[in-house]
Amino acid sequence: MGVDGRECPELRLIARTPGGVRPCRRLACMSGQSLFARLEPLLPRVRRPVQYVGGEGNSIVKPWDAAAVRWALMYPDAYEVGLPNQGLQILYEILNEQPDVLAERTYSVWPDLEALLREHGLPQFTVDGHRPVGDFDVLGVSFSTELGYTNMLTALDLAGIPLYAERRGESDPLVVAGGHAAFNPEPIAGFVDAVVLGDGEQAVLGITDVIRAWKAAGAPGGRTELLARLARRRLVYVPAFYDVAYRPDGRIQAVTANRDDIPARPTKHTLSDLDSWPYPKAPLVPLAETVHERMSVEIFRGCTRGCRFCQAGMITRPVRERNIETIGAMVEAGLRATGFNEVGLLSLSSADHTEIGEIATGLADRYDGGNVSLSLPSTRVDAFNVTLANEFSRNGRRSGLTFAPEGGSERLRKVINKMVSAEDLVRTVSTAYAHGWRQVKLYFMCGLPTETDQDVLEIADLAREVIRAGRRASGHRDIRCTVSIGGFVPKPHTPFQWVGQASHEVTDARLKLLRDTVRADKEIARAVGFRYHDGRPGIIEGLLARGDRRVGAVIERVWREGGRFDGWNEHFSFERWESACAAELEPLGVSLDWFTTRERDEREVLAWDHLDAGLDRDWLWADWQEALRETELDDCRWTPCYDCGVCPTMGTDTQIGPTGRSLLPVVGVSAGSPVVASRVEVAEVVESADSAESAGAGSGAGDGPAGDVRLDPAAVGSGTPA
Ligand code: B12
Ligand code: SF4
Repeated sequence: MGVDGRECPELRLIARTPGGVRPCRRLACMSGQSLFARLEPLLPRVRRPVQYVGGEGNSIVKPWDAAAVRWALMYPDAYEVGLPNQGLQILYEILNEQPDVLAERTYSVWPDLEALLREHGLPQFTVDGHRPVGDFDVLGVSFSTELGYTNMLTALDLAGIPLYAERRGESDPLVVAGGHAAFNPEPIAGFVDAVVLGDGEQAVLGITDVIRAWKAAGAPGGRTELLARLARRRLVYVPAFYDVAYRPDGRIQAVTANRDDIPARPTKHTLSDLDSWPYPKAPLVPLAETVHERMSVEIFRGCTRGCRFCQAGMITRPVRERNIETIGAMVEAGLRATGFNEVGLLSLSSADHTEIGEIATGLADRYDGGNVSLSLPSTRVDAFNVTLANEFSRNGRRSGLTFAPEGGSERLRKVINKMVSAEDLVRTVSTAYAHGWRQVKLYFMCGLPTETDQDVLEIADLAREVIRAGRRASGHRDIRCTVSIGGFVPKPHTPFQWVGQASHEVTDARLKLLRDTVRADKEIARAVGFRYHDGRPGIIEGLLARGDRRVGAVIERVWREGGRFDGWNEHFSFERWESACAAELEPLGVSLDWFTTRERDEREVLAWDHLDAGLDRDWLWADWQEALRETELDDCRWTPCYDCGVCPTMGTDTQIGPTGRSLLPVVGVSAGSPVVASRVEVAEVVESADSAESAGAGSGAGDGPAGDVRLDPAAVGSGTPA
């Protein structure tokens, strides 16, 4: 834990080489002091220095000494990917709203700055206050993908925090993982102190309360007692409190709690009333270029369409919609707070919101003639979505429409439960092309369970049909269809968690066959763009997704051998992972193949079975069997419950409209010309929607953040690094 305002009592060790140690030069510095004066001279020597200076619109720097609990929040990827991350922005704002809590952000530094930090003995720092990450009470790391694990090790090492939780001392931060990949944190179990499963809004506040009370009481019992308190309150999963036993054949025998005061199965957190948590109210406005430069509003969480490959859909059940009024208020408040001119309506399947038509028309009317454009991430294949897209593009560009049939053949789409027929697709794209769209993008996966070459070749047939239909409907020949294909990776807590992953050789051979077939077809060769990645990164993602604690040594070895930014093609090295697997796994009688391409049977204990995502294991297995029988399953939003287990286990229920209400009228901002408002004004817009909501329909706000404290405007980031 950070030391409050006193001299650093111990030598914080900063590694000159990864994993090596040497004493930090800032031995006499005060905890929480800004390192900016020492960092600044290094910045002209690195690529895109602006990513390290902080001071973004709506960023916050609070006084260090006034905080009882301090969080460093990390997205373990480059700033340009990490900054727009909604999950982290939400937690940042919720934590900073508490008067005695401080939260700052940190992202992965690129290898050029990593080398300079090591050379100059500077640690991993936050971009808000440029404070050493090692000084904070908690380092919260968000994993939306497993390929960020090596980047976490770089950050720990640069921060002077021991890589392994068991070697950390009382002055080290608690390292807490969250995000979708953390639903099987076993490969990183040794590196993290605790894991939050599921929604983080209430969890971070609960963790903060426990830490605050424990610190105030003089930190009784040290780290272990703190972790035990967090585990007993069902806030986190603490891997060190669970032992794993293996069978002689390498499979897991059992995972058992080694204390009797903690749950045998830690459970996920589920926010039950999204309207009470309208975050982020004031999204960050980056100074440097990022992957998404728009304001995103999450219109619902969870998805019950039941696509069998989709971990996100399974682990975020049940569906919880935000109502149309809150969405309207959030869009308005967010635009005022940021000055963005694009709004993305975010969710796992945005067109499924029960009032999406009204939302689309309402927003399009509200901003008609101005410079605010609207977008949906990707859409289901049906003609209604083209109508939606037409509404959304009233003010913007008609760049292209994206649909995701995922499987090439109808048979395969039944296996994965993606209920789309070729006729649906052709009808939908015909409507799109007839409405003036010229570019359609289709997403597919390769390597799906039971897939054959023929299934993949049918992607070419679909593309041909789409081009023909487009030419017919539009009367033009110059239309395009882009086929984008990703390798399928089986994920925990899905019906496909037992399947053998297709080897990268199989995936690559099928994709080559498909590419050659499209190229050889003169009718469509020029009209079809073909995008795919080679299958090898998918195999490593598969290892990390379904690995167990033995995979931790592989991650460490890869990192020591230079593994960084594994999600980036130019940095990823399959050979490095392959050789680390050979060195670390094979002596234990397991291997890369064993973890990835091997099919598991029903009785095998899976590395994540002791973690409760709410889904009934028997239901998942039954659904896997239904997949093999090519049987589809409807969406439980509109049919009777299928007993997946989530609602009774989590004490939640599907929350959907329609509410019959409308978007709140806009007050005080001229349509299409958003102005940057202060954080307090924004809170007022959202809160006025909240009160309209509770006055109108009595939907309780009792679930809301404790105290919902407004910020002191003086504490809001001024744009100058502290
Ligand atoms: C916008 C988006 C993107 C954007 C922006 C990503 C970003 N930096 O945020 C872009 C286009 C760049 C992108 C890229 C990718 N994405 Co994406 N993306 C999404 C999308 C549509 C929204 C994410 C989001 O904002 N969710 C809402 C927020 C509130 O949820 P959240 O982030 O999970 O956070 C909550 C909790 O998880 C928790 N939490 C999160 N972190 C932490 C940390 C701590 C300490 C705690 C306590 C709690 C906590 O608290 C938060 C609030 O409740 C999701 C789908 C979806 N609707 O979730 C896919 C999704 C996250 N992406 C996905 C994937 C696969 C990718 C890519 C790997 C794709 C690729 N092959 O390149 C890359 C990875 C990029 C990277 N390095 O991270 C998958 C993840 C799948 C999985 N884990 O099984 C998803 C779920 C889509 C899907 N259905 O497949 N993505
Ligand atoms: S428990 Fe029933 S209603 Fe709830 S998500 Fe599962 S199938 Fe749907």
